[in-house]
Amino acid sequence: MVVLSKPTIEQYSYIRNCLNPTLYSEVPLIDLSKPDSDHLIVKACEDFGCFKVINHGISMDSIANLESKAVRFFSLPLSQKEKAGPSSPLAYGNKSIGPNGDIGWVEYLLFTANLNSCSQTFLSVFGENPEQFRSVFNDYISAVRKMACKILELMADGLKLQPRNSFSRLLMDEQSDSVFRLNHYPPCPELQALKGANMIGFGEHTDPQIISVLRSNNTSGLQISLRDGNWISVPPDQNSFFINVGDSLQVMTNGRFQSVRHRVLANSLKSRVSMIYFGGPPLSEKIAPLPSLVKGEKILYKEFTWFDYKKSAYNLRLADNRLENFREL
Ligand code: GA4
Repeated sequence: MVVLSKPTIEQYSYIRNCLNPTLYSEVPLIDLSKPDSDHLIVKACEDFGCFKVINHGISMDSIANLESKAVRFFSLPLSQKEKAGPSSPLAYGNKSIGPNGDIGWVEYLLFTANLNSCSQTFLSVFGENPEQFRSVFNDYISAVRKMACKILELMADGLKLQPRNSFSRLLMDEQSDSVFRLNHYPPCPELQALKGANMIGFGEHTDPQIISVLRSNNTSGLQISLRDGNWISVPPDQNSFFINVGDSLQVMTNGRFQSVRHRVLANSLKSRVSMIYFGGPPLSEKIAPLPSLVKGEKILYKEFTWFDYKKSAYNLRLADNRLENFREL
């Protein structure tokens, strides 16, 4: 574990050679109410490792309620935010990401996405009305998990995978190790002086879990890496959710789907708030390529438990390829 002194602005990473943001190719947009969405999801996961969804069934109220609680929390004095504590089931973090020295222009709250475990912690953080926060939180998490499961079932249909809950059952399991994250990227006015430079809010990485569901306010910043290695900006979109393939889904599909490398750049003028649900399996779950998706091809990954993966991941840096340790040689 690396112990850091408070970072100065010079220590953050800058990026100078971003593609012109007008040159982005579109991330696939999938209408979940359409009958061909199962095939489109599979195609998007093969080509991009991510896509956006509309007609997702999550009420704008549920999104706005949680987002306004997040904005309120992040506007509290630092000393109060720090009371949220440094570790599970709820952690407040500021600039430091993970245990190995990664830093970004971001503050965040990390929760276990377990609907029952958080009441005590909510009490300490959201002082005046913890019950109200808890109900807004539970509403949002249940709705997002339901949508994630629907997407995973459509994915199974598109892959002709039986049973169709082969992926979604892992999120529905009572022991599912899912995580929820609220990120706040404060504006960074110093950037204006550094002409053309962008500062890293959250460094490049792939998500470890099965699927991630991201919602952000109307501020740009998210970028994804295309298969050719070029980075493109994903414009903010108030009507859709952004869905990522995680490392575990890459393994279960034997590399047919690939987890998408993404990062967030800080904005010089506007705050960005994002809310991300990371749908993960139970810690004891064995993750391996599903036999019906291997079909005579070379098996690319060794079997491991989600616990093994996490143990290894927490010894690595954010940008590292966490699946390298589990590749079949
Ligand atoms: C990346 C995706 C999620 O935000 C997260 C992150 C986690 C953390 O912030 O504690 C990790 C990172 C993420 C992957 C490697 C390890 C763990 C920081 C880090 C350096 C909550 C997750 O599940 O994995």
